[in-house]
Amino acid sequence: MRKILLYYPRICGKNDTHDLYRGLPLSVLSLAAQFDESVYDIKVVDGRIEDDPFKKHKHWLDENTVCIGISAITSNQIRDGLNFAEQVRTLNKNITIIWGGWHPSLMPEQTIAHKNVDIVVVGQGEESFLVLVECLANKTSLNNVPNLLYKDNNKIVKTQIKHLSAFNLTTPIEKSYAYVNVEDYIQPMWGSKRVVGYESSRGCPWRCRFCSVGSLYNGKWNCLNAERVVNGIEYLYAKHHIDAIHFFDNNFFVNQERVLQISRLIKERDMKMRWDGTSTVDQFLGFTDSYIAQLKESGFYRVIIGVESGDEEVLAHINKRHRNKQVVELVKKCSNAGIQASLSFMVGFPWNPEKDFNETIKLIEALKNIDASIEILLFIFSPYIGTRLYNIAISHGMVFPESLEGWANYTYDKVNTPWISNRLRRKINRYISFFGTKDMSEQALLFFQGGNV
Ligand code: B12
Ligand code: SF4
Repeated sequence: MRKILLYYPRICGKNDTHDLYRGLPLSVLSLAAQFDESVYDIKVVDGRIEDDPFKKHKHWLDENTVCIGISAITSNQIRDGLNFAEQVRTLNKNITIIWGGWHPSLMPEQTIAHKNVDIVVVGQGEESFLVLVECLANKTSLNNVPNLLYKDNNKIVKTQIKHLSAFNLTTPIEKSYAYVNVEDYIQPMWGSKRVVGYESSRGCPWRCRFCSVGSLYNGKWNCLNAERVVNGIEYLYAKHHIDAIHFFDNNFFVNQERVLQISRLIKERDMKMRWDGTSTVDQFLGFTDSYIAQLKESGFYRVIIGVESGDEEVLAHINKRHRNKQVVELVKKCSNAGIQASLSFMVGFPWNPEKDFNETIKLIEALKNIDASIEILLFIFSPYIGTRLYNIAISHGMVFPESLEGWANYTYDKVNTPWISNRLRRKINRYISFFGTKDMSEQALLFFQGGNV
């Protein structure tokens, strides 16, 4: 039988011995689900769960192994992924090592340059990875497989990049839950006891200039239909008794009708659980009270929204389509509807950081005066790769790593943006440590840092 090993690296730093926040490793599970299990023997290895994963699984790698796949977001996952790849290479230099996920997708040229990366898959992986593995197994050309960078006699070949293909045509992820112990990934969070994350759509139609989603998916959005989403949730509800779903979508509420259908089906199937999802200020303001009430009946309890700044000049620079007045309306709307608003902000943008800090704090305080129970997440702005702001940051003197190893040691939460004076940084940090942690529950904070919840 043909073998594939999929590795999901650790998310925490190398000195962090904590147990990790352990959401299901959706990236590799969604790939695994695409294969016919009578032809492929697939092993999903989660570096967050096993102490020495390579030692444990190396015996399984043999001449039938078609490839290993490694998934990574920027930072620690790269380091652990590189470590795993190095051990595989040392064991057997003929095993093809494929990288995918957000970091390789946003920095494909730098990633493929690494000696322990043979192929990079850019963006959505289900379709490309399946075809790629078949080509590797049959030793046929990779030229017609979309979304790849690969090495061919020391030359880098790039195939056609397709930004987003129909998500609904992929095989449901439920099929691959058998590769892991789902129970390891169900956790108490945000007041619920048994929560799991679920991805029901991909991409986003908007193009905020600090966000990687627009660059990777080119402003496209695609979704699973309501029936399929609810089938997926029902499986987890019936088999694993979950009591809440956290939608990991970049922008869950793009299609109002789809969300309404999801909520109707949850109710019809009598699933007693809570759910939350992401939206934007203007999208959510467009929802009528009766629409929100219908969602609420099915367990909708929280909306997560990136407000980002209270400085309207910054909002225009970063291409956010709302203004402060609308944020005030949004908080009133959520408050009246009994929906928890979870609002995230960034301070310290490159244009006039002192001003954006002051205006953002002013807005947060005004919102708190309307409803003290809103959740505020406050971060120092950190330029993400592949975005417009990344290039602007470079023009303001910011220096970034130039290799895959460099990115392995880079953390988005400890960034030294040169346009923020030490005095302002101290002020922001004081505010974040006082206000940020007071308002961001400890669980939420650890969740964002990939820590133990
Ligand atoms: C869950 C999640 C987390 C979890 C777990 C992270 C993880 N590695 O999965 C936690 C909460 C820990 C987390 C933390 C952070 N996260 Co996060 N997170 C997400 C989120 C919401 C969902 C990820 C997911 O499961 N998606 C579903 C799967 C199916 O999609 P996928 O991962 O993209 O996988 C597909 C493709 O990428 C590809 N693929 C993936 N891996 C592989 C491997 C191979 C071999 C192949 C062929 C293909 C392939 O195929 C898959 C199927 O199509 C995403 C946003 C999103 N919707 O994706 C942000 C996201 C990944 N996070 C992001 C960021 C910035 C962070 C933080 C820095 C946030 C912060 N301010 O602290 C921290 C960093 C933590 C750390 N210490 O390193 C960014 C990534 C940017 C980047 N350059 O990497 C994203 C995209 C959010 C955003 N819009 O900017 N995050
Ligand atoms: S920040 Fe949100 S709304 Fe803006 S592009 Fe990214 S996902 Fe879309």
